[in-house]
Amino acid sequence: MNDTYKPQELEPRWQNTWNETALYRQVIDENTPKYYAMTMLPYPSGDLHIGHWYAMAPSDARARYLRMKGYNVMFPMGFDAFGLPAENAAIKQNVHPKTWTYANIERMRAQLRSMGTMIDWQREAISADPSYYRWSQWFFKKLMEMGLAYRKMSAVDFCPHCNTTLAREQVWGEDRHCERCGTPVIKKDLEQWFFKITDYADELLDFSQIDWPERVITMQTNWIGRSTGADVTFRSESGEPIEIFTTRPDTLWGATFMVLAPEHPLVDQITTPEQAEAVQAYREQAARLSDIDRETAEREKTGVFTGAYAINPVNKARIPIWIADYVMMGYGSGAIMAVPAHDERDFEFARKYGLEIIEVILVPGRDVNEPMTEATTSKTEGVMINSDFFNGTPVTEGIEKVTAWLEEQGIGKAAVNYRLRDWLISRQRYWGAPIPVIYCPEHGAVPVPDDQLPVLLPDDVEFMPTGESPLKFHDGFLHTECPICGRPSLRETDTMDTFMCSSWYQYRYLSPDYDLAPFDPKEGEYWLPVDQYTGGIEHATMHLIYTRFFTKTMRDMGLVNFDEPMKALYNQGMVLGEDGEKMSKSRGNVVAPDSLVDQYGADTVRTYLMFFAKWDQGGPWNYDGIKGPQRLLNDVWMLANADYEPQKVDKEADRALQRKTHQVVRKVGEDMESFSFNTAVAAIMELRNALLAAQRDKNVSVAIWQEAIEKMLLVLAPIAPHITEELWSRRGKPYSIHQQPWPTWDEEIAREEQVTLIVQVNGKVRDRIEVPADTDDGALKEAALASENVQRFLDGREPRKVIVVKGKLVNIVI
Ligand code: ANZ
Repeated sequence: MNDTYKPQELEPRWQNTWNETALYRQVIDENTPKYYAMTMLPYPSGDLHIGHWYAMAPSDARARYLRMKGYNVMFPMGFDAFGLPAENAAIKQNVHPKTWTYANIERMRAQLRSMGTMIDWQREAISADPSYYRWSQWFFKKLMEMGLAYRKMSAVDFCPHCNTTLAREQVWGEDRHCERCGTPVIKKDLEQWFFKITDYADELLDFSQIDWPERVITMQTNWIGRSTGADVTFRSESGEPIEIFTTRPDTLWGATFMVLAPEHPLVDQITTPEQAEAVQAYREQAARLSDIDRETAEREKTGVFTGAYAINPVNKARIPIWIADYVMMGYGSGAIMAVPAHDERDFEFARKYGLEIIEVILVPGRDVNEPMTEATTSKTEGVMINSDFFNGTPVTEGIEKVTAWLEEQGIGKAAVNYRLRDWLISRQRYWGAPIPVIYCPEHGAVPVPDDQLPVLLPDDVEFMPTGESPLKFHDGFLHTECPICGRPSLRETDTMDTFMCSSWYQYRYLSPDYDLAPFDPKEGEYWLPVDQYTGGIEHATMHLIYTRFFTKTMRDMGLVNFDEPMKALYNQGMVLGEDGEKMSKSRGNVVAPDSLVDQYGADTVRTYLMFFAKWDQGGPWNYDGIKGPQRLLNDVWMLANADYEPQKVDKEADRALQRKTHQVVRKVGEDMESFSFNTAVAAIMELRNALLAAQRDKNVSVAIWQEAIEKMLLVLAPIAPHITEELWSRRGKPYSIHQQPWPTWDEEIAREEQVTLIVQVNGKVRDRIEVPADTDDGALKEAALASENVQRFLDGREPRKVIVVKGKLVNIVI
């Protein structure tokens, strides 16, 4: 049988066989250790792009490898199916979000099959299925019961011209104008639902139980942003208390003015009539900016004097009170004491508006008689000055000492603050899970009883681009009765943030049809938690913090008995266009996997994706580069189909091929463990080369040849599952190659043969060193020069000449 390799024929054939024989059905087996491998699920945008392939093919290969290593591996897939693009398609193309979404899912599922993955499709979970979002709603209710879901007024973007709220994506440009009419948007308060993720802030900062990339841990740590310091009470001249949070209580004597956030509730009370107009104008201008803009350090600081003064509680200094948009209402108390000498933003502000600067920390090398050109911000060097009886205290002790003193005086106390905000989950959108709440005039916000879940999303809604949830205009949905008293009541018409749906999908995979709980506890007992999660770095904060939060609440609900959802995490890089830029339609550098599969077959595309770059780095696509993996698979095809007959068996050649085989088995195994797919493919290429040489020289025995071929197929199986299955079966081996144990290798056989290297100095033997037989000249020279005896003769001099006789001798001429 020496026909040509036709992936287009054999790949779908094997996919069908795998399907018919339920090869990838993953069921509990108490006698086998489990391994839960999970790859981030896609959003059903329409087409599986090369980035999806890059995320999934290598993680599939690794799951297959672990299966061969004897684990009972679960490798599921699903769709994060709610969200904005579906609704925008509805508005623009007049197609129902549901139709659009499910058509895309169908298409992408077929594309995923064409990749030849070991996904168990019976475990598929789709977040837009009522059987799924029923449990998203159930979780919402649980969080409500636990006091972890609450409602409060919160700002949304609002277009005063269109008279509607806008989603974040509908606000454009630096002036933040409405996408449709160009009017600058304003902030408007709406009642919205929040999850109290801040209750878990400290626990979320503890990464001790997980093996996650440092980079993700740093990003999460910064996102949560824990700061320690003190809350201190200042008072306005008229006696109103003004709370501030500071990380530097040791600089209190240098506070020369105060700044309130423009939205601070005290602003109206304290502003003097003369300043009222300027203050009002400034507040309106600030309301148009996003928080991100306001916090940007580079933006020039602006502000307005309120006309009022405060008293600094430590030295009774009378200091002006300003408002400025660099102070955020949502952090600390929304008010600060400004210490221009030691805070960069305050320094810039003081310089711009001519406010006083008093230095209270003297850093080494500074002359207090020189004017300051920038704030000195060190927390590790310097001593306190101009601070009464604290003068001379080193900064390293100042914070603690001043805080203790503040507590004694009753002016302040130690405090912790977080950047992390509670999670706003209300969306004024249709295509999401309805928030399961009914508003009764008598009983307020009442959760929908369990037996009425799911609150179904009606199909017959109008998609008007109003910015408000279309559900608000659906009378049948909107009007209902109070579950407690039966009075006419209104349903909540907002839907949930889709990050809510994706926070717990790893649990739904366990039993997507289970209808007694979010997941079947029997399945959970065996499979949980996820052993290995893989996905892009773009989810480092939101999704990966939300799912950790969710698991901690599920633990507190008694649903799981662990603290972290995913024990290990690995981030793959990105495939770029051939021009090295991010792929985009407008650049015309998009690589479409479907046509590649038509041309080369899925196995070649998979192999190339694993070969062209280190997985965590990624890099530019290269149409020429794919020829290497294509040649590899063609060679493997030819070698495995060849009738091999030796002419004259050479013992050395036999040993060499066997050694290579065992080395490659070892290497590919190690590389699979460590996600080093590119070096794994390279190792298989080396084995292919050795086989090509043996075929040409016909100098190895049949047994060694067979072992090399079979082990090559086995180690290639996770990477290129179809061709290896075909060749395995053609050799009359039992179905399936993917159920075979990972091949063994022998340390002894894999060891490079050692030879004794003779080291001479000026022609006299001075040392003997054991080295592997295949050590190259450069390495032999290095080994010789490193010899202690040689070093003694050299005595720090450079050798004049080094002569290497391969595998035998090195002569150093001095
Ligand atoms: C006085 C001071 C002196 C400060 C000094 C710093 C250095 P992190 O580390 O991010 O927690 N701050 C407090 N609340 C704020 C708000 N709502 N908007 C903007 N800035 C606010 O930063 C805490 C510091 O940021 C606080 O410490 C306060 O300025 C400012 F030499 O107080 B500091």
